[in-house]
Amino acid sequence: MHCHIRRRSFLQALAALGLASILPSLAEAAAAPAFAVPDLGYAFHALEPVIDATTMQIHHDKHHAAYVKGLNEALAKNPGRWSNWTLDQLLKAIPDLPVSLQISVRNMAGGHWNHSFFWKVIGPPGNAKPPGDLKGAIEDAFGSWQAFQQRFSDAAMSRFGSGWAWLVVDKGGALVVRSTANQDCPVADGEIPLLGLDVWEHAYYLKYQNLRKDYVDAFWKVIQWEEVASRFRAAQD
Ligand code: MN3
Repeated sequence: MHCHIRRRSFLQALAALGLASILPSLAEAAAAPAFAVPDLGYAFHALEPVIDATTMQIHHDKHHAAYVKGLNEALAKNPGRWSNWTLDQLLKAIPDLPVSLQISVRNMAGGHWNHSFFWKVIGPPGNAKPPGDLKGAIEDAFGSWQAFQQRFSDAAMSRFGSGWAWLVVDKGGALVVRSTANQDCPVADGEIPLLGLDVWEHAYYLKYQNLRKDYVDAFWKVIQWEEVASRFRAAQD
């Protein structure tokens, strides 16, 4: 009863101040599910010596968390029919969103999607072999396994500044290697990512400093090929 009275007097006070109109947007923002940083699924040190524990911890707990926080704040400030959309829905509809939201979704939803994906396609070293069906499809698409590795490394190395290298299934169903700038996510272009490599300096600078090439070469040791292959199979349906 006490709470009820206090709530009523709070509402009356808002009305007296002419602020009653903010109530629906407050309710809408409160109803929207906030995005959350997923667990890594392994220890920070699990990718040693390829990716060091400190880099993993800062990358996951600080960088990824900042994208999630930025996305939640942008959505809370701009409630609308997109308030309950999934990450994929948001990314695929960037041009349809209000201008005030477009850059935040592109950067923050992109950053959240890309990192959530990255934690799954990397893992403890030692899973170096791609399953036969994926390996065959990659060899068909790129000529040979070595040609694919070269193409992917080139995409990672030639991305000037911050961004990502990708192996995707494009809109025509073809396996394609490409890169994106910043946190641009291939999902926004209607593509299905199978493998991605974060080439922002925050992903490697503590251990590799300016030697991006050494990081890109070492990356092959931590790829979880079963995860990549399961995404490849799902993309065939
Ligand atoms: Mn990153």
